[in-house]
Amino acid sequence: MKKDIENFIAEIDKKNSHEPEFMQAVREVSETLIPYIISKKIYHGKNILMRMVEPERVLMFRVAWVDDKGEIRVNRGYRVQMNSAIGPYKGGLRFHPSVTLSILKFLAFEQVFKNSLTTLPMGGGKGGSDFDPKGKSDGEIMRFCQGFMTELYRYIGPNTDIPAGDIGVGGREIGYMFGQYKKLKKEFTGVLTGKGLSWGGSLIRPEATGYGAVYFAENMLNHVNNSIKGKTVVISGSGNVAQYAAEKCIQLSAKVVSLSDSSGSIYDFDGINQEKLNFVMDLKNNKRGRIYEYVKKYPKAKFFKSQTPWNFACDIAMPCATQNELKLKDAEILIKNGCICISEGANMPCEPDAIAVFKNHKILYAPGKASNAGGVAVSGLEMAQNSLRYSWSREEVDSKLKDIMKNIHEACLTHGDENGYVNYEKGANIAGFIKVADAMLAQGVV
Ligand code: NDP
Ligand code: 2IT
Repeated sequence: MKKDIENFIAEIDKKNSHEPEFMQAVREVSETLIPYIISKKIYHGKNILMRMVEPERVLMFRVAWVDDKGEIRVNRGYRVQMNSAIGPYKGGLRFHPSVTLSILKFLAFEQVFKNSLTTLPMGGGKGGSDFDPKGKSDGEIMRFCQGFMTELYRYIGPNTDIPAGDIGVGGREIGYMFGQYKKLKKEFTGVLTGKGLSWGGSLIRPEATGYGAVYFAENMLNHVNNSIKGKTVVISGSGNVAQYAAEKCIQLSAKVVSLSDSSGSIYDFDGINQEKLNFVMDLKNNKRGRIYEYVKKYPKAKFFKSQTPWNFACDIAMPCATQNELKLKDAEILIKNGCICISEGANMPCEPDAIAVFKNHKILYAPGKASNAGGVAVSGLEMAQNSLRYSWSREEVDSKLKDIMKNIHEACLTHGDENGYVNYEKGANIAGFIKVADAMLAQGVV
């Protein structure tokens, strides 16, 4: 078995060795999936996994735009259309200077499994640019978004590929890209999700990823007769996912003691309540400020420059910033401090060595493709509402989100049980795989 896995990885590595994040994601999935595939005759001789790691299509393009000084700037745009076996490509766009093809391929690959887990008919894709939105004026953001969409619009559509937000892409950027798409195509259609409420967006979409990751944590804790109530929670990041993860923790009577950004982490022993969180939301979403400004407003809190929050004592840790932000030594510290549950809000935030520590200590660990699927799930609900030309209430969308997270949790139990310990990683990979693989088998070699 080990040999089969190593041979497969070696084969993929031949073509992709210069893409470390993509190879990391492929390895993680292969280690749990290959034994499953070997145990199921219907998948033999079909080369399914080999087909799944090769994107159906990769688009890469120039985005030229003019900054406020009148200078011409050039960035690289991408869309990775990974797999459309169960529905049109679906996944976010990331604008961050660290964006490479490797990062977008890992995200698109993970998205295929995640979208399958939601039970909604969505294939997997991801895109973005190495454009850095930090410090840019509104006009510069708009011109970049327009330039990006001027190329991307040819390849997407409500039945082909439906992008959304991710790091650096929120409501403002979706608005500018939607406007440009509409102008170029002369069509008002649900081609993007995460839209504003007055022009086709869904209630709860901004909250969905963070809320969903907390619902997932609550499902895991309930399964072992525990709950989030009264627990101390450490959250990294202070963007979309982190903000709403914090909000739901507060609503469920947990105590959130940290948030962070790339400048460092804040620690508030008294807990971040809704009023303090509202300050962070305004600081981040409107003023586009840095997290250290929190301690100026709330001087009892402390700021730790350039540090991640993993050495703050907690019961629950929620990495909600970026990939590989939680390393082996962080996992060891979390365990030493008594942490019992990790629910990933970000995509692949824990390094493989860190995950191994969580599993060896048999604590609750949920991979992002399961625990952060609430965001894309509500994107799927936004697409459904657009097709119906109708909007559901806040309560309706939230209750569907809760059901979806519960179903994902159950799918992980079905396929991840290891003599009483739930291996959520294995459960998510197998449950996500089955639907896509079966569709690929049915559709022939294409
Ligand atoms: P935002 O851009 O809203 O926020 C990102 C946050 O993470 C910011 O606080 C940012 O700090 C921090 N961050 C980003 N990159 C780094 C880095 N290299 N080092 C340290 N901190 C960093 O993005 P989201 O909240 O939307 O996304 C966060 C994570 O959640 C990502 O992994 C994304 O893929 C994942 N995700 C998002 C979904 C969504 O619906 N938005 C759905 C599912 C997963 P700073 O401002 O200083 O850069
Ligand atoms: O990683 C993700 O699932 C997202 N960034 C959300 C994708 C979406 O299409 O809503």
